[in-house]
Amino acid sequence: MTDFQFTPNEFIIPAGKEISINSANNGGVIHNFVVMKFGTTAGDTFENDDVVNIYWEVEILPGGSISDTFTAPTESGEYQVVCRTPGHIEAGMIAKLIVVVSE
Ligand SMILES: [Cu+2]
Repeated sequence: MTDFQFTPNEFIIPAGKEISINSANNGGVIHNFVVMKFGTTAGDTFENDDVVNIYWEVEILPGGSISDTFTAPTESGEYQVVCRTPGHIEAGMIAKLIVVVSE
């Protein structure tokens, strides 16, 4: 993550599997990796009523990095990823998580 984008901005993961995420914030402000629930988006700006639609999230301080895991959703399809820090969606911090059913 940088100010203000995700690189890459598209991720393909297998449904229902444990996913390892390694991410660094190379920007100068706090960023978040927020996966929205299937069928929901945060819209033009992240509001309090978007919080219930969060599937998984992690926050990274400027200059920091994380290694974490989460369980991929079981439903295949496209999920929105955003940074929920105020103003960051507007600045372009949106990405795509694509969940695929593996054989
Ligand atoms: Cu951000």
